[in-house]
Amino acid sequence: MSRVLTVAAAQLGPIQKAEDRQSVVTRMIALMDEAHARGGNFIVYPELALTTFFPRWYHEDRAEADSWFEASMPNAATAPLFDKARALGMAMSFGYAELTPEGRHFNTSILVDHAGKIAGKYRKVHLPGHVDYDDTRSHQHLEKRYFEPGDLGWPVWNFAGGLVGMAICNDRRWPETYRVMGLQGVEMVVLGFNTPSVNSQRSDEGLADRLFHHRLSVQAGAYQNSTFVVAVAKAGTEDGHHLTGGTLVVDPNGKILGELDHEHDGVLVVACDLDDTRFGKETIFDFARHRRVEHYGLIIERTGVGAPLGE
Ligand code: CDV
Repeated sequence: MSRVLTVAAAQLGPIQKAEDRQSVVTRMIALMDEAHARGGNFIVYPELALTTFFPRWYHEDRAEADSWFEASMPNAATAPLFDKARALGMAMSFGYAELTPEGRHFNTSILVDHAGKIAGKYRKVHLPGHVDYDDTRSHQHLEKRYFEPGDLGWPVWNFAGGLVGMAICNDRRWPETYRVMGLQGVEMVVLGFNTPSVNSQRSDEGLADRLFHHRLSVQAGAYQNSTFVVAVAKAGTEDGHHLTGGTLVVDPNGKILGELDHEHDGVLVVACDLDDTRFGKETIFDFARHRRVEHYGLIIERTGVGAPLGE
């Protein structure tokens, strides 16, 4: 028996600072129509899908940045997207900046089921960048200024016929992200990203290196946990700042099943048989048989590098 989840990785091209949510939602709906026409039943959009990648912009007054955040979900701007998903019976995941009723700020992604109900929420754990304006960098990356680290961990949900979990952008570079979900039997990890194509602290690390590290991280996470990974870019030049593309779907062997080779709005549709995760999970990565947790203590005891344990 096969359990096919046909995923549509819906890359967004650039969103300029002046572009409003309504126009972005119109673009997202067009991608959903295309995904549906091509047989997709689960559409995945990027990190902070509704706006430009605003953490590149410094607001001296932190409260000014609240205009980039959503105080409720769905809301007036996103209701048409939810309505469309419900009408098409399409499950979806997208990222947005979340402002809670208590005034907390998170970089968030949600899972929305085929009936338009929010079935899962994830808040980005690994926040890159810095808190204060840094004039030594070629551009700012102020996620640590605008968000607090996620407080929900990495749950995995029974969703759309499989075990599905979420991560967001920088999380994909950390093996812990995938392993925590791997230990819940995850079969598909979905994640969105906004990756500047130049390292702000190292100008010789450009697009080719950025795409290499992106693929390396996602392929390793997929293989080592025998799971599909769907990684969706916001791509192209936003107000003079270039973001990599590289939207891709990776299978449980770590192989790339498909990748978009452009930087505008577009959909990559891939039929994923979730039973393809079984072999790896039952053999080389059968965690119950092979993991040796008695030797993994440092992973949770230490955050940063400490003294070597050998003599
Ligand atoms: N949005 C991100 O988390 N971006 C980071 C960049 C700053 C390295 C990433 O890991 O792609």
